[in-house]
Amino acid sequence: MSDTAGKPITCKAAVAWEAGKPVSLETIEVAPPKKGEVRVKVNFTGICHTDMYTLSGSDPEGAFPAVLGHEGAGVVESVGEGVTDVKEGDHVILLYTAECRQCKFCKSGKTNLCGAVRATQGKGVMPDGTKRFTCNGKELYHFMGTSTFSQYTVVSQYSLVAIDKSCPLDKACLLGCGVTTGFGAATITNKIEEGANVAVFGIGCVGLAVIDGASFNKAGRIIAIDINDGKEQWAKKFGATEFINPSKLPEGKSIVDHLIDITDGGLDYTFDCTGNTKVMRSALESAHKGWGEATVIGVAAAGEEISFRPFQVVTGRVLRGSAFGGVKGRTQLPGMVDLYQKGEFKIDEYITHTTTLDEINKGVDHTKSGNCIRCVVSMD
Ligand code: NAD
Ligand code: AHE
Ligand code: ZN
Repeated sequence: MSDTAGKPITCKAAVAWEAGKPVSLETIEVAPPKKGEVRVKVNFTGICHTDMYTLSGSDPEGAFPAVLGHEGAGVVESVGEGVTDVKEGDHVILLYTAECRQCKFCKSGKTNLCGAVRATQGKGVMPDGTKRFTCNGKELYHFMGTSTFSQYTVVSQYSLVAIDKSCPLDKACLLGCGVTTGFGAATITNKIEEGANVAVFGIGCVGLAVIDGASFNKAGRIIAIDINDGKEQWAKKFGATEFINPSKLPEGKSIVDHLIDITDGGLDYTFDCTGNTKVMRSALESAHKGWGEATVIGVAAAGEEISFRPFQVVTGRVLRGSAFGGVKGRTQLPGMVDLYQKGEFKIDEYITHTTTLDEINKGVDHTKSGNCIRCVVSMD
C-alpha cells in the first residue's frame, strides 16, 4: 500500500475560482477516496474546448470554484473500500462518460451513456454528494467526474479504466476525450460504410478524429469544412479528400447548396464539430434526402437551440448526437489503446503544443489560438 493511502495529499492544481478568469495555480488538499472511489495521480492532461466553454461561464452545469479538466491519464495512488477493478499502480485513463455496467443505460445495449454518477457529476460533487478538494479550507467543485487539472484527483470507480502500461500516458490522455470522441463518432455512433461520402464541419481535434475514423472505415469522399484556411493541410494529413472554406464561396452560394451540388444531392454522413447551431443546421441540410445522417458532436452554449424545417427529417434525413463517440470507456478503451499501439489510428499527430501545470494558462492561450489542435499538460 502506498505511504499516502488513507491520508489527505497536498499537491498543486489549477483552480478556476470564477467564470471568465484565468485558472490559478494553487496548493490544494485532496482527501482519500471513499467507498467505491479511486485516487489517481494525474500525469498528463489535454486541454479540451469544453474546459474553455465551462471556464467561460457558458455551461449551465458549471460550478465554481472548481478543478476543471477531463482529458487525463495517470496512475492509481489508492483505492477506496469495495473497489476491485483497478488497483494501486494501474495506469488509467479518466472517463467523463462513466460505465457502471449495472444501470438501465449500460444494460440497454443502446447507448454508452451511464446513469450511475451523471447526476452528481453535473453538480460538481462525488456520488455521495460531497467533495474531495479543498484549498485554504474552501471546498472546490469537481468537474465532469474527472478534474484532471490537479496532480491528484478522486473519481468514481466507474469513471476510469486501466490500460496497458506500455502505452505512453502523454498520448493516452487524449483518449480521454477528443480523439475517442471523433474516431468513435465515425466508427461506432455511425458505422460509416466503405465508400460512403462524408462531410466534417470544424477541423479541430474532434473533426480530425472523425476524418481519421472515416478513413479507417474506408469512406469515399471525406469533405473537410472550416472557416480557417490553415486547417486544410491538417484535414488532408488525416485523410480528407477535399477542403472547403465556406466563407470563400461565391457571393450568395451557401455551403449547403454547394455541398448538394458537388455530391449529387448530399452526403451520406455529416458531422458538426464546431458547437455552432447554424452549422448544425447546415450539417442536417447537406445530408442526402432519404438516408443522410447528421451527427451533432459540438457543444453549444446555454440557451442555444437548433432550428430546421421538419420537412428535412420527414424526407428521411436523420439528426442525432454523439457523446464520447458512443464509446463505453471501461469496455472499449483498452481495445482502442491496442489499435493505437498497432499504429491503426493516430494520437501523437494531434499534439501541437505541450506545457506544464505551472504554465497551464499558456496552454489555455494556445488552445484558444486557432493553430493548436491539442496542448498536453505535464502535471509533474
Ligand atoms: P476546436 O475549436 O479545436 O475546433 C473547432 C473548429 O471549428 C475550428 O477549427 C474552427 O475554425 C471551426 N469552426 C468554427 N466555426 C465554424 C464554422 N462556422 N464553419 C466551419 N468551421 C468552423 O474544437 P474541438 O476540440 O475540435 O471540439 C469541437 C467541439 O466538440 C467543441 O464544441 C467541443 O466542446 C465539442 N466536444 C464534444 C464532445 C462530445 O462528446 N460530444 C467531446 C469533445 C468535444
Ligand atoms: N455541461 C454541458 C454538457 C455539454 C456536453 O454535451 N458535453 C459532452 C461532452 S463534451 C467533452 O468535451 C457530453 O458528452 N455530453 C453528454 C453528457 O452526459 O454530459 C452542458 O451544456 O450542459
Ligand atoms: Zn472534451
